[in-house]
Amino acid sequence: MTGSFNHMVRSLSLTTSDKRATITAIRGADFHHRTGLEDTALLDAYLDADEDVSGRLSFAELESFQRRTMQHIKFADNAIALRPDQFLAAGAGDCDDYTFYTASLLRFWG
Ligand SMILES: [Ca+2]
Repeated sequence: MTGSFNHMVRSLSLTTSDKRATITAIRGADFHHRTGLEDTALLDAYLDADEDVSGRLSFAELESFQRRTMQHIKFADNAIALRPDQFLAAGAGDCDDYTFYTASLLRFWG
């Protein structure tokens, strides 16, 4: 017998053996409800931050997320604060954009 089991989220009428799908359904729905954002690339970036797929974000995972962000997104001054999805799509931004992107990550993970 394998160690797989089903995850059930009654409020979303979801039953799956895929833990990431369960996390996506729960966190994605809550994040969309709170922010209005429903961008697939953004949700994937935030889901990938949970490197051990524990369903929680550790400080080490947050640090790793920040390191990857600094490696993949270029610094560029701009006059406005970009929404996290805009920042990710642009691949560039300044301090307030990094801040909103990270604050949004923390909102995603509760
Ligand atoms: Ca984790």
